[in-house]
Amino acid sequence: MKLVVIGVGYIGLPAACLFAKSGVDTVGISRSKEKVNKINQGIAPFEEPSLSELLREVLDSKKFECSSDLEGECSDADAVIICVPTPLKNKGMDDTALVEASERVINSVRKDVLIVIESTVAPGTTYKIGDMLKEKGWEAGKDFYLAHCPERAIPGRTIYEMVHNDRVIGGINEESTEKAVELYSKMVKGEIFKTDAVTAEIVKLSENTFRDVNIALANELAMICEFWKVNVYDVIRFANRHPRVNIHLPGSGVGGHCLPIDPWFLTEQYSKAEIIPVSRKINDSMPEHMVRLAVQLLDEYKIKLSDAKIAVFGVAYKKDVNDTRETPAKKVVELLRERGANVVAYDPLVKECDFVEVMDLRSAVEGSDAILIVIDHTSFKNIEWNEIGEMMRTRNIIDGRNLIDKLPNFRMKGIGRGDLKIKEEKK
Ligand code: SAJ
Repeated sequence: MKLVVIGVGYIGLPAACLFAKSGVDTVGISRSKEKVNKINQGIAPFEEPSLSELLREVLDSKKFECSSDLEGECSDADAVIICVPTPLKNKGMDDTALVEASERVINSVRKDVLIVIESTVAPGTTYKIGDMLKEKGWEAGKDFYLAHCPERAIPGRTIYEMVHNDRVIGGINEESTEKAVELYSKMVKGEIFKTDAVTAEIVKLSENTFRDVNIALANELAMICEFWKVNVYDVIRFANRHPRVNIHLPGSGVGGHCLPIDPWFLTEQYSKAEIIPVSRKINDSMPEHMVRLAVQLLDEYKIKLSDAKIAVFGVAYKKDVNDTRETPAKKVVELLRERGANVVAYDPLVKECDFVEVMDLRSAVEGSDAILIVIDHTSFKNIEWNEIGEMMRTRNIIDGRNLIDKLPNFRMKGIGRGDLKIKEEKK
């Protein structure tokens, strides 16, 4: 069988390679000729553990290639998976790329084709694409099959999770679900659950919304613990020893391409939602809280942000990845700049980004007045803080991720760290 995967980004490329590895003749499609050439030379356009090796393996075995000829490749495809971006627009889904890709696919495929949407979509989208196919005069379950099979893999473990996680597949009718399950069974080792398209869409969005709402609770607990001058990380650690409690971790903000977006897709058409938008608001306000803590700490020592050099540690959207999509660091940098601070950044995983200059460790901290730990990369644990302190103008740290405990020669504040008593630590 021939499979065509439209979109070779963070999800499309690993998925295409994994199908190819499981023996399916697979073609990945990208508009960008430069990207196509790179991929065909075995160069993955982004970093993901073991992706490069997998890509080279499937190119060598001739089971996979990349092309920009969407229409040509779709014309004799048995199955097409659509993995194009579905960004956020006005607290809802921007379906421009999805609709355009779907139109081009629909106009080029032959009868009997299976189309699967893997992109994360707002409820009802798969049926909408189904209607576009029906306008062609084609009958679902007879002339075409259409299903939603959301991805669930976490960046950094994509290859493993794509194969081993359980999957949920929902077709626009039972025949479509069956066809899609048949395809994914070739690659997925986890259990596959069959349902309808809207259920599958809501399942995917609920997963990330659960995480977002849970983190919002953790962030609110952080505020309560700052008020009571205790450590929220202790509170959560102890509470989670209860067999039915699993509170996530607070921090400087929620980023990435999923958690800040999917809750809005889920509530796009349901205007009565309450807890979901409030959670989004709480999580979106965490960069502001980070800056508020910095202002409070520096104020205590009569340092104005407008005179200060601030080093932001971590510009990726979360620990141990080099991806900066929707990173809370961007908001933190913007807010600090609004107050006149000179802001630089240190992130050993991100070479450059478009909102702040990323420097080596020494250049970033040299002459600085405060370090703001926005992201807690594991390598930060090896930092010799006392050596860093020697290079700083004034030794202030605002820890947004509970990376370090009390440091004797530093003045510190931290999200949810009401136990850090600034005044008493003053040197
Ligand atoms: N974060 C916290 N506190 C926590 C956990 C995370 O503040 O306790 C923050 C992170 O720092 C980051 C953001 O949340 O800024 C998102 O990180 P994440 O690790 O929760 O999720 P993603 O966006 O990397 O991947 C999620 C995953 N979803 C779930 O775990 C339910 C992944 O499995 C999905 O495939 C992915 O979204 C997606 O593509 O939807």
